[in-house]
Amino acid sequence: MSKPINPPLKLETVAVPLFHRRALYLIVIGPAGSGKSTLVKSFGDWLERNQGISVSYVNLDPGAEYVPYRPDVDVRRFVRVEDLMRERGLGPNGALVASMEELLLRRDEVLKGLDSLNSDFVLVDTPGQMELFLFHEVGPSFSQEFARRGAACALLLFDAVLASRPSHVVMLKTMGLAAQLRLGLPTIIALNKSDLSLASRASAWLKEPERLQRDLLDEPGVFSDLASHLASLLDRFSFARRIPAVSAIKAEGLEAIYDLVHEIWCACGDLT
Ligand SMILES: Nc1nc2c(ncn2[C@@H]2O[C@H](COP(=O)(O)OP(=O)(O)OP(=O)(O)O)[C@@H](O)[C@H]2O)c(=O)[nH]1
Ligand SMILES: [Mg+2]
Repeated sequence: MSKPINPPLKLETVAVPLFHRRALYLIVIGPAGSGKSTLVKSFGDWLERNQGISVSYVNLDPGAEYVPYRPDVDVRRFVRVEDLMRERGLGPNGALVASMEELLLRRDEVLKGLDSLNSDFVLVDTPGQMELFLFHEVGPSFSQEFARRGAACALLLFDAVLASRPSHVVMLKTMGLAAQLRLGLPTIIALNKSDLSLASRASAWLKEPERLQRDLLDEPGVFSDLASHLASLLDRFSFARRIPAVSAIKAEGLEAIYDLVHEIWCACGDLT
């Protein structure tokens, strides 16, 4: 299936066709336990309280036992991982894959719920297993459906624990670009759990690209030169030129996410 891919860098070319659209869909993806569901809740509260923006919540995680927000659209009404395990005698991984198949089959039923939403911002929570959402057809398929209904972009959320070395930061940027290409959506990146002390070095690398470059070249290993060049290249071709450090649990740094989303879609004028 051919998917429309937004060209990188030229922000105006993605913003202009969306002038008439109303809701903005932010699809939060990220590795298991990175804080996606917590962020969806705290960012939604922040948008409503600080920006006066009405927010709806979509849960696309059929394996979630609990989500901290009240979903307006919830895939668990249609498919649940635990039911598939029981009914089909599958293990957790097999049931997860089967749940993606089921989700794709029932996509239109799930999306019907979106048509009755009347909010400015729709926050979409996704399955813990990022690779399933991203590399199964379900991710691009739902993403393009969101983009058909409004302005859509993805937020790739990483746990600070994944950025303990400079080259890890480059790896995260690479993942952001991979998500952007795969989903066909502008993709921003945020580093979560900045309240943890282990996040302080990563936060500094994110704030100061020169420091990241310096530490990359000092990092032992044959790939540091590659990582250094890759970092410069990614900064040119990715929407995620700034990566804010946030704390979903403390609701800190959320304005930086809002600013990035706003920068991507500011031309549509629908966000405030
Ligand atoms: N310290 C800290 N912990 C956080 C933060 N955000 C989330 N957590 C914790 O991280 C754990 C996972 O959070 P979730 O929001 O469930 O993460 P998730 O990405 O939705 O998890 P899955 O859907 O299972 O992949 C929970 O124990 C949260 O309390 C944060 O900003 N700081
Ligand atoms: Mg979750």
